[in-house]
Amino acid sequence: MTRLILVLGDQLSRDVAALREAGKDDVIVMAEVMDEASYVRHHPKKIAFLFAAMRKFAARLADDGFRVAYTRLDDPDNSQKIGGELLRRAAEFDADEVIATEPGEWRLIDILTYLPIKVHQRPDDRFFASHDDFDTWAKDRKELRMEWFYRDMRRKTGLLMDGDQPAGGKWNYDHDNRKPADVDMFREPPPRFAPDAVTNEVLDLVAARFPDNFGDLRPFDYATERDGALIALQHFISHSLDEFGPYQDAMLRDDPHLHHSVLSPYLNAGLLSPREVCDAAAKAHADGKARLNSAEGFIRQILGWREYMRGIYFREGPDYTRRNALNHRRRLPWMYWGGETRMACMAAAIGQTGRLAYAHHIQRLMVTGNFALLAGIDPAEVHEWYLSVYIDAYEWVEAPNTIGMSQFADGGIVGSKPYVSSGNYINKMSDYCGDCAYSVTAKTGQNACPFNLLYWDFLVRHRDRFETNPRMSRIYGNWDRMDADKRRTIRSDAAAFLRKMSDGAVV
Ligand code: FAD
Ligand code: DLZ
Ligand code: SF4
Repeated sequence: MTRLILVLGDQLSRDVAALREAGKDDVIVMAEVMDEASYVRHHPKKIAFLFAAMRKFAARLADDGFRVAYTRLDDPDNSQKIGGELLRRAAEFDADEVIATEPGEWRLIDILTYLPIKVHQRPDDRFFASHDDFDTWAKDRKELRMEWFYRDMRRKTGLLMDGDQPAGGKWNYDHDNRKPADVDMFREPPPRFAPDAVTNEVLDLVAARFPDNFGDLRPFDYATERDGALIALQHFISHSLDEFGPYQDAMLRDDPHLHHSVLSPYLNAGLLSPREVCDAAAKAHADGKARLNSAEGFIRQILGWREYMRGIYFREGPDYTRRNALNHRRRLPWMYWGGETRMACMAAAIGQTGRLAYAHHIQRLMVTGNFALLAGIDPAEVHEWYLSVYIDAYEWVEAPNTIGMSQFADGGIVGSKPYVSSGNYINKMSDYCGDCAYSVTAKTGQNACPFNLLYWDFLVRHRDRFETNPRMSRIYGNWDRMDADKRRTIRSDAAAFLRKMSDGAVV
């Protein structure tokens, strides 16, 4: 009997587990379906990126002699569901079993598990750590801190190791990083890839079928094949890695990428492997082309954070995205979907998100995430936003970043304290505040930076939970020493701001 081999849109690697088993008699099933293209209102660039990459990947497989059954979104027989397409292809090719690689989302794992045909879900081994590896590491630990996991991964992989010691004697060089960037500093932007005929056809399809999704479809200049992704990797290694570390937390209004790699879309869709990206960074350091604090900082994002986030997602289970430890209930304000805002930092981060389907980590964490947390937005809505608007967003990596790291909605599994800051941090790390309608130095009043007001309001609202945290007690001491009138004003100004925002006024 024929077997079906399922390849999902974010499994575009030649050595993904299910494909490794494929023989020339099997049928590889790939499908553009509305169910996947609409479980959230994805950014149009994300849909176009995946559909173009899927079509090109399928064409390569066919060129190599595989039997490929590819469904386009507009095919008349398309059932518009992954499960539906598997059943349709099983009937068409008289197949009675499916080999799949475990999807990166519980929703789809469930769909495959309960399909009325035998589906073997192979572990997705495109990661450094398997589920078992992570669970073994996590078992019996009181706190699952990324830093300890990362050290184990360094030892396991040998990346940036001198024998059993970390290269340069330290595991983490973050204290050399955290520099703000100068506006006139020369930085090489990521390479741009002009759409070819296949991509242009997909762009027309996405424009016609998803006209109302948030974000600009064109210009579209992401790579959609492995060759292009490799060029993007080499470009980053040659031009940006060396300065990645010092400036990784910096933000500039007119430079959406700074020294960031913009490799997450390619890594997450399978066009690049995490191993080859980390090896390239380690080699650049060994060849004297990248300083250690940059190579280490970059490798930590992939070997540490990316693997750790995946471990948390699968360990915590399907209810993780519904967690709301701080009981935040406010609706996500319209500004997140491109509505007007007077806050220059929010306008910059959301504006480039709409244009590029990209914002770098500190913009996601310390601007849009910070604001949502301070304002008490429902984390489920925040999660849906992050899953929708970024070209690299898949639940296994987005949810622990949003629910855990950014919104503290998991009650402190990912972070030992909430990532919150007043306007001062944003001012230090960016050039946003100079152009803002609010004043970053004003602590109260109509003109006060909303981050200043909401920062204290958040801390006071959640005092019971956070004041016993040793890393936060000093902050509560500062609040207590503040003049009582000033404290009252901050809280009433914060309440007025939140009321105004919830009433739909431009803030
Ligand atoms: P670089 O800064 O160049 O970093 C290199 C690589 O490290 C990235 O490509 C990425 O693969 C990895 N990486 C860095 N930070 C993280 C992290 N915290 N978790 C996992 N991997 C990391 N990343 C996603 O890939 N998909 C998401 O949906 C996603 N959602 C996020 C939501 C929030 C609220 C936050 C705070 C972060 C989120 N991140 C997500 C992590 C991070 O912001 C992006 O990986 C990064 O901005 C991608 O841009 P880059 O490739 O230029 O990264
Ligand atoms: C994100 C996405 C989109 C937009 N469309 C498709 C699709 O049409 N077909 C497909 O196989 N995969 C798509 N994907 C990726 C899946 O949603 C992804 O595999 C799961 O969310 C698991 O990570
Ligand atoms: Fe953002 Fe406040 Fe600075 Fe305005 S003043 S850009 S709101 S941090």
